[in-house]
Amino acid sequence: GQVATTRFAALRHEITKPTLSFLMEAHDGISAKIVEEAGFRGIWASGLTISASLGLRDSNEASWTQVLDVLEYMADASTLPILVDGDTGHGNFNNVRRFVRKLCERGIAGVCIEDKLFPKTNSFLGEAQPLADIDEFCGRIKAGKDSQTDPDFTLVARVEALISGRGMDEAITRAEAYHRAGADAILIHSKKASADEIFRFAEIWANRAPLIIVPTMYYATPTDLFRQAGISTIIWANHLLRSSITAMRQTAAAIQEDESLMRVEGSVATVKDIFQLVGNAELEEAERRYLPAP
Ligand code: SPV
Ligand code: MG
Repeated sequence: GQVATTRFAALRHEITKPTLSFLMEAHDGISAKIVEEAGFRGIWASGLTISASLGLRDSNEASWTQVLDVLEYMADASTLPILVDGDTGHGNFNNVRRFVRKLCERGIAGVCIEDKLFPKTNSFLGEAQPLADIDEFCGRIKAGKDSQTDPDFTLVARVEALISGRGMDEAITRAEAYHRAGADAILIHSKKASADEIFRFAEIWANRAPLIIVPTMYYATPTDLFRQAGISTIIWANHLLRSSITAMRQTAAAIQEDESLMRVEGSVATVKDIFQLVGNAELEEAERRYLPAP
């Protein structure tokens, strides 16, 4: 296969190659390391989980520069390409331009922007969320593409028409407009328990541009069916945060109840494991090189 020379090229390769790719959610430096350790080829920097890990709601309560700070830790912690959930782009075309420039500076390989309005609401909350005007959103896409400082930066346009109950025709019309405006890929989102509308969309779309999906709600659909439907990339959107919440709750409850560490010690990661994950061996080696001998 082709060897990607930058993280920008690596993400572009994952999204454009003919076989199915996977992006795994991370929300901070250590989760980014764990995604890489598990063997994934790319990271989804989820808006939901970055917000939640900061104790905030997925409603643009974290500012875009606060998100950028988290991304910087994630990019430093891992060599993988990162596709960041850019929500609505944090405003109009002008906010998208500045966000994309800053992402490129920090080596963030791509951004996904959704056709809603700032401040956004998570797709799984409420019904009939207002959508952006199509031409206005195309302006955001064009401005983003015109501002990338690396030729391989990826801009994904996310279609929320199915989520907001506007139907298949509206979803296709929007995806086509965003594709024409220069989006590198389309993310079609659905909150149904069945993937039927995703398969229908994929059939009509017929690979005009790479298609990305987020099967959080239709999780029971076998992955091979997505492969057969010609999906480009699957995003596992929030499962590291969700698993850590479960684990942290169990540990906190046990310690609180027992007033002892005995029950949890055998099941939590060791302190040595933490040292390994954050690379203490490298620091020891550097100390031998740079510190005067004792
Ligand atoms: C996210 O992970 O923040 C997403 C996916 O945007 S969803 O929560 O399904 O909207
Ligand atoms: Mg999001």
